[in-house]
Amino acid sequence: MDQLDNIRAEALAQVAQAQSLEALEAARVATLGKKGSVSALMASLGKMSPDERKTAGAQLNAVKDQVAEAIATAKAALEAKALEEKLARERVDVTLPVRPESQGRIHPIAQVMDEMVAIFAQMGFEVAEGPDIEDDFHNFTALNIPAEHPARQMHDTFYFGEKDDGSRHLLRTHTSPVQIRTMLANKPPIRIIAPGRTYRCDSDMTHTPMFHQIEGLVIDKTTHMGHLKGTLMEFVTTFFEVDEVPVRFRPSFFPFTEPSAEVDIGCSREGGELRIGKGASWLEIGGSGMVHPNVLRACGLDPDEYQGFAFGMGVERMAMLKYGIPDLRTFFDSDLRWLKHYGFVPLDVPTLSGGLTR
Ligand code: 2U9
Repeated sequence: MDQLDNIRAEALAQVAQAQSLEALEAARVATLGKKGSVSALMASLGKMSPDERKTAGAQLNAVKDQVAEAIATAKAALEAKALEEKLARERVDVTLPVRPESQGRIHPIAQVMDEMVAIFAQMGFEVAEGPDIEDDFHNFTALNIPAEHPARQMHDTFYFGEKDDGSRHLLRTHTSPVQIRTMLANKPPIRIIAPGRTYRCDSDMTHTPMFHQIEGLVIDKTTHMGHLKGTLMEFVTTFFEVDEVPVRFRPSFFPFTEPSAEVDIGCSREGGELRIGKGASWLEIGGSGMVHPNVLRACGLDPDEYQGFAFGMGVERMAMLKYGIPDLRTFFDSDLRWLKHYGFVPLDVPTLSGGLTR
């Protein structure tokens, strides 16, 4: 059947000539489409005798399959070619400089906490953590804070609702309960720092209801106040990055330490500018003392066998002193302009070897 051979040759030629997916689709329509050459021949089968139709039908179906296969093969080849071209066209040039993007900042509280932790870690302290929601025992009783102490009053501490047994949870007023929990769970020697959030019902120029503390605790058999002072001296010189920072203990009182001392560091205030280091003035940076025997006993330790020191510092205050931030309340205003000014570049993590401040 010459006509069939011609149609086949023509259809295959049409498919072979198609240089694009669009051209191939046109070739498909022209051959196998409803009004295509192969389909037209199919329609002529109706006019044939049954015998003729049988042979011609089989041949025609074979042509149809052949053309369909040629189209499928051509389609796959064209698609592969199109993909190759697309990949070549859209190749990423990794050597191009990145587009400038607005960068976030590390909040000074987080930065200063990291700096302080890095220094104490270098000295061999471990970081200890505990819950923000505490109970009366860990926050007050175990710390030798008597029932009538003002810190326990409703207006100084954030209390939760009363439970069936009359007790109430509270938001910890200091990180000291972390040290209580550590002492109850571990045998000395203990050498920990407890950084974290603390809460007090206080809000004015110099107080915010939530603030941050870092407290330290060392318990061993021969620990004494000289170790406390040495630890603090090492800390302040490293933290303020000043060669010599005088440290002075001023007698004080805390229920959980005996003796207790306020910690002052030397500074000068010439020309209205505060400079940490040797100078005529003193600046308070925290409190400290030897852990009270009652506190040791509450944690199951024999004060005749163990003794230790503790200290506490406010993180906001340390950040204000080191980075010249004048107003405490701005720490919690969430003002992005402030954060851009006082914040730190991400990934510029403070380390003792790489530098605490850059
Ligand atoms: C235990 C025993 C003793 C931690 C201490 C202070 C003194 C202190 C203040 C500094 C500034 C709190 O943020 S602040 O207002 N802290 O004066 N803290 S001694 O003493 C402890 C803690 C835990 C078991």
